[in-house]
Amino acid sequence: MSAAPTPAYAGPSRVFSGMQPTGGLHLGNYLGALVKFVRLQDQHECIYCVVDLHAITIEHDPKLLQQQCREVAAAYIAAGVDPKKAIVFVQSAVPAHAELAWIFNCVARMGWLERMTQFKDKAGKNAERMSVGLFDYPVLQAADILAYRATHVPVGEDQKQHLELSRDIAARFNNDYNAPNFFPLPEPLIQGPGARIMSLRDGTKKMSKSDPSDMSRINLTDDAQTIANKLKKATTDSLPLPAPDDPKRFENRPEVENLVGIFAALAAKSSDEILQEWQGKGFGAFKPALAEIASQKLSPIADEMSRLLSDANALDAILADGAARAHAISEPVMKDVRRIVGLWPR
Ligand code: AQP
Repeated sequence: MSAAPTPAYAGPSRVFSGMQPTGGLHLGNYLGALVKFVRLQDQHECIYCVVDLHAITIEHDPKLLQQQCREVAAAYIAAGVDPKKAIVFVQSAVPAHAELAWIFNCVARMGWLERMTQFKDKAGKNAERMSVGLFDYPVLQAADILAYRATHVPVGEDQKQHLELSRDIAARFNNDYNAPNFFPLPEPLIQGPGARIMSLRDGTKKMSKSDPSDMSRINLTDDAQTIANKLKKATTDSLPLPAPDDPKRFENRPEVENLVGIFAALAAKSSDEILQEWQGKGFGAFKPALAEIASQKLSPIADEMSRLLSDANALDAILADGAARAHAISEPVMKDVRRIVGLWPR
C-alpha cells in the first residue's frame, strides 16, 4: 500500500528522531542525523529520543543499557542539541511509545513488514531465530514518530523505507478509523551530503555500530591518532583522485566516493568542490587532510561528551525533564487514540 499524498493536516510542524543506544555513535550517525538535529532545532519544535526499546530487539547487556542511553544523550548535547530548546529523553520513560506500537501492530499488515530490507539485512539467514521485536521494529518507529504527531523526521538514507511504512500506517489508521488527518503523514528529511556514509573497509556497506570491525567506522570518541590511523588504513586504490567533470569519476570506486563525500560533508562543501581542490593528487596527501578536518570536528564533541558523562545526576535531570515534556505532548494524543479505537479511557 502506498501512502496517499499529504493531506491538509492542520497540526503544527514538529520534528522527531531517535538513535539506538546499541554502542558508541559514529561519523555516519553524526553526518546522517545529528548535524540535522542541531540545524532543525532553531526552526522547529524538535523531539530527540534515545530509543532503548529498539535496542532490546537484539541481544543486549541490561547492566550497560542505561549508561549507553546516557552516552547517546550526551552525544546529542555535545554535538549541539540544546535540551532547553529541543526535548531530549529516553524512549522507555514515556509509555506512549509501547502502547501506540501495539495499536499500530493491529493496523500494519504482515506483507508491509515482510518487505522491509533492513530486517532482511540484519537477520540474514537467521530470520527464524530473530526476536519478533526486531521484525516489528519499524512499527515501533512509526509509534515513536506519531505519538507526537511529528511531521518531519531527520534520518539517514537507510531509514527511508521505514519512514514510508510510518506514512502507510498513519494513512491506514486515519482511513480505517474514519479519523481524517488525525495523524500527519511524516516526511523524511534525508537530503544532504552525509545522508549515506559507508564503511571505511567496504564502500558498498553502510558505516554501522554493529560492524564487527572497529576499523570500519570513525567513532565520535576516537582521538586524533585513532582517526588518522583508521583513515590511513581505509580501503582505496592506487589511482589519483578524479576530476569533478569526469563522468566516470566514481565508477567502481565506492570507497573513493565515500571518502570524498565524508570530506565534503565535514567541510560543508560539495563533492565536486573537494575534487576541484584534490583532482590528480594521491591518497597519501588526501587522507591526512581528511583526518585533520575529522578530528577538528569530532574532538570538541568527544571532550564535551566526557564532561557531560562525568556528572550523571545532571544528565539524568535533563532526561527526566525531557521525558516530562514528551509525555505532556504524547498523552493528549494517546487519549484521542484510545477514544478513536474504542479502548477503555484513562
Ligand atoms: N552510515 C550511515 N550514514 C548516514 N546515516 C546513518 N545513520 C546510521 N548509519 C548511517 C543514521 O543514524 C541515525 C541513528 O541510527 P540508529 O542508531 O537508530 O540505528 P542504525 O540506523 O541501525 O545505525 P547503525 O549505526 O547502523 O546501528 P546498528 O549497527 O546498531 O544497526 C538514523 O537516522 C540513521 O539513518
